[in-house]
Amino acid sequence: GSLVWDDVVLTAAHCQGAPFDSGVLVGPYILNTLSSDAEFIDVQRQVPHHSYDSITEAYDFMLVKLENPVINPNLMPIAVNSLKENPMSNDVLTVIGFGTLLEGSSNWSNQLQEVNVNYIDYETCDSLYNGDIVDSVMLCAGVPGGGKDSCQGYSGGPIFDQQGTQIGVVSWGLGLARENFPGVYSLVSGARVLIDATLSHIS
Ligand code: 4AZ
Repeated sequence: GSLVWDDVVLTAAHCQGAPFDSGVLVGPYILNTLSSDAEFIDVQRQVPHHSYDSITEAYDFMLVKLENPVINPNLMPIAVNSLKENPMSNDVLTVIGFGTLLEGSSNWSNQLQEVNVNYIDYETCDSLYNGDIVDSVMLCAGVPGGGKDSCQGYSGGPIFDQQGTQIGVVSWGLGLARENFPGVYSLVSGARVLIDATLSHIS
């Protein structure tokens, strides 16, 4: 997930449950490691988007309310896209996360990974995925020929533009880094009103 308020994390609804039961480690660069610049905070509650559909994965968003706000001033919330406009085709987006580095691998990287991928317009992506891309709530990103992608374990994490504004949440994809099967992300602008309303209610 990504910190979007001093006591709220934005993640994916499909991550709901056990991963958040014990709490959230904010700011680590090494998986499960409480370094001096990271904080461990208990979770108060998980609020999945009320329109989340586990069949289509539409509205794959969840807000996680922390028991306490982050204290370390270096742990600043990410800006979340507040515009209706989406990226332009081929715009460079950056996705980060912890997880595997190859499809089918069970080796998890303990080091935070980062990769640049290109925004793919809705029509192109929807035809690659045979109509499974839900317009206005999903976005796709990948590179020609495949080889760069968010991987298993990255779910719920942020994809952001070159200004550092979060555009999407890691959601799903067919395989990992396959040619013509880009990563699919929940499109933050498609849920911005509810995210704002929920934020003002719980934060
Ligand atoms: C996953 O299983 C996962 N490339 C994350 C990202 C993508 C697919 C699966 C998209 O966490």
